[in-house]
Amino acid sequence: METTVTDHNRTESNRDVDLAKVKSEILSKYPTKVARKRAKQILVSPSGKGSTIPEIGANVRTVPGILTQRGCCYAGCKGVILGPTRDVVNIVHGPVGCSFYAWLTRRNQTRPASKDAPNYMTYCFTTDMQDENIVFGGEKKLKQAIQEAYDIFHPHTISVFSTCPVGLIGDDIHSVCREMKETLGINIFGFSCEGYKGVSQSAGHHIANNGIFKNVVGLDDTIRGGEFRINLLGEYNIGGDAFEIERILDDCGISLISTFSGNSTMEQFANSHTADLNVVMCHRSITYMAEMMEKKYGMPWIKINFIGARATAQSLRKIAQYFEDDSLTARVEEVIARELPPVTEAMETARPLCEGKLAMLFVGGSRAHHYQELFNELGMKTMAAGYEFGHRDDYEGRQVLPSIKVDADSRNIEELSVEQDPDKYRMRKTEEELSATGQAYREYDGLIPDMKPNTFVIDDISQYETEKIIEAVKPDVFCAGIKEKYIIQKSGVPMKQLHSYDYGGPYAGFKGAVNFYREITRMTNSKVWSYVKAPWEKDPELTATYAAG
Ligand code: CFM
Repeated sequence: METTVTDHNRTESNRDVDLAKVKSEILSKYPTKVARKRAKQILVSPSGKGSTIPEIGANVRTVPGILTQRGCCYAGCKGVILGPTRDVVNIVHGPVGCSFYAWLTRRNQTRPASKDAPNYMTYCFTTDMQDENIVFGGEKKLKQAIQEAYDIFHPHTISVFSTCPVGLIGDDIHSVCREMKETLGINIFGFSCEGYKGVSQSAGHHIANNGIFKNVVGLDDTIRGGEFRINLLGEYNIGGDAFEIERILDDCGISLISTFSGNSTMEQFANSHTADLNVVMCHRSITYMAEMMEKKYGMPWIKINFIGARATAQSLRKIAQYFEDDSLTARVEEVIARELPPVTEAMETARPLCEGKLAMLFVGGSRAHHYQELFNELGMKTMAAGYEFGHRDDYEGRQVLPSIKVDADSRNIEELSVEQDPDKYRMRKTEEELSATGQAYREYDGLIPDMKPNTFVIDDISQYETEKIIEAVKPDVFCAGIKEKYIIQKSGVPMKQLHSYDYGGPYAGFKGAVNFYREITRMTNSKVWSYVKAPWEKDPELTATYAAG
């Protein structure tokens, strides 16, 4: 049957849907044990601010057979944290596919300081393991690869990433790295980030943080920049976000010593311990670094967020508040006063077209929270949100940290024991001085307190759950990643990728907010979705139920 304008499946969004009922319908299709586990990971939000925060099941293994959004440990280490750093040759020890698919080409934009400054991000380095290396070992091949990369590029730093087979056959990448470091006289170190480690890419973040902290941070003590010197942690320059944030910080007279790791260099990491404050954007991926730097070097950290115009202004004020300097405060206010009017104008144009619409966000470990700022600015309600791999503290807030049970999967990931550096430790402000600034340090309240009543918070959502919730709520826009994109679009719902931005962006900062308003207005007001008829609506659907288990 032909699809016509009147015969469309894009019905009105449904904000009054009974989510508890949707949840029990979803769970009723699972075997008992799976249902019990998923019940802990699917929460219907309590009544907003002030109510007790429920405990969520998070950072636990995905049930085999459930189609998860998650990635692997190697992806978190090589792709996410080290991917955006341009002056290091990142060699993937493993089969060629692991390297190719973590190459990330367009995702990691970068701006070398000059034409001659090193930028290896356009290259894809791999040892291209073959059967022979799996059987007889791949260390020799790795050594050759390091030598070859050195001969061609003469980098000052080379890092090596283990993929699954490396861990299985037991190649010792660290001894190869040590040996080659000695031979070549440059910095060479490895990451044991085999894909199967931990339960998600989150394990890879931790391993990456440990590796950079041990091998790079603290190597260069030169004091650079102006009076107000910070590191930006957990900003990865997706869609050019870091460029916009750098522009704003620069205008405010705040010196960015290092970003972990959007638009970054190893040279900046080496120097990062000289800054006076760490500001943490993505709490999930990089707080390890903030905590280790505070212990060893004495610089405190605050949580900030540059997604959303108001959040950006607030974050700038938080930085100024730390430094307690009138001229900085005045300059920050000047920048905000100059930047906000065009953003507010764009917001006011977009709002009548977006107000009241529903969004759903299922992204890694921080964006499902941060992006709610932009949807709030548009007057849209987030009906469901969740992370692929967030931990309980990302959902419930850091106060739950002492009560999180450490399971076998987390115990597998090395926890560095860090102590004050006898020479380089410098307490930037005492506890009294910090509290005199009038704001909280080392704190993050998590996603759940910001959820509105009658909304879903779901950890590690499955494909099946995604489809059921879309059916029940009919959101006006769904934000997730490339793996989800086309199935969601086939349901007649516009889909925005929030990992890669679908070739759009930047969305951070002030100019980014304007881009996002435009994009969401366009997507949620397009008629095209009402013409979509999913293939499974035309053809008979196969149904099945799980065997008892
Ligand atoms: Fe942090 Fe990220 Fe995210 Fe993340 Fe990621 Fe990412 Fe993400 Mo994709 S570090 S948790 S592992 S903000 S790659 S830049 S978009 S899932 S929400």
